Amino acid sequence: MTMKLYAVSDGPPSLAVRMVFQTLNIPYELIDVDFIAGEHMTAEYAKMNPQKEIPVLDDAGFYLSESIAIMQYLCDKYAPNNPLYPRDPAKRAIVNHRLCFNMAFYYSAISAHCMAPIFFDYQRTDMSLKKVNNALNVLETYLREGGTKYAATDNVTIADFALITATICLEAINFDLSTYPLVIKWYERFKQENPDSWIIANAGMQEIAQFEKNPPDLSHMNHPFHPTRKAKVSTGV
Ligand SMILES: N[C@@H](CCC(=O)N[C@@H](CS)C(=O)NCC(=O)O)C(=O)O
Repeated sequence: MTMKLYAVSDGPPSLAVRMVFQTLNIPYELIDVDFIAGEHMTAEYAKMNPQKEIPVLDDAGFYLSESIAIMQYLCDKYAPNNPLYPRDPAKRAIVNHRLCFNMAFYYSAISAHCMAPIFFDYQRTDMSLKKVNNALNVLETYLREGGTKYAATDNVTIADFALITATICLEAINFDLSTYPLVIKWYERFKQENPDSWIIANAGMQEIAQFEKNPPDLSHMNHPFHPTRKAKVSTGV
């Protein structure tokens, strides 16, 4: 049975997972989730992913969300010896570290600064900008101190897929990266040396850039994060 990937065409986590499918040449059915229409907000979708987030993998009824878990699953199941997710414990540990760094520190800062203002009408603030610069500084440090061609090893790994697709959000809003020369070098090298993966990332980046110019109106969606929706505050009593 062909695996299905529920993905959104401009979502960095979805794009990173698609790069794994493509790089490992794994057949799959891509199901485009319409974020603007709120297709991921339904009770039906929540059965696959109670977080109501995209992407979700459906491997014959085995549902898996969280892009990192999906990428690791695909590599472990279909290409256990591929350098995309190295087996050597020390190398794998660095890949895992970079994946955690991306989710908890790098993409979280980028998403709050780039994506939330586009999709949920929040303001870009000094604080959100400082967090992005802080994250870029740390990535610059990892690239300098690691001394590897890519973010974790001298090969492209799933950590690069996560970090590159986060970085497209910065390019989409014309963020000035000039004070981060190693980030630029790594980002440009990825584009040059991985043209098929870059086609996937670039298409998403172009969509984000369009939304940056013309933000969508999501007020119809009754989304929990929309500014018009009142927060339910629990007092704990
Ligand atoms: N930690 C999740 C994050 C996924 C995520 O943020 N997806 C966004 C789309 S890019 C989403 O589904 N957001 C749901 C929403 O804002 O309604 C992962 O890595 O898969």
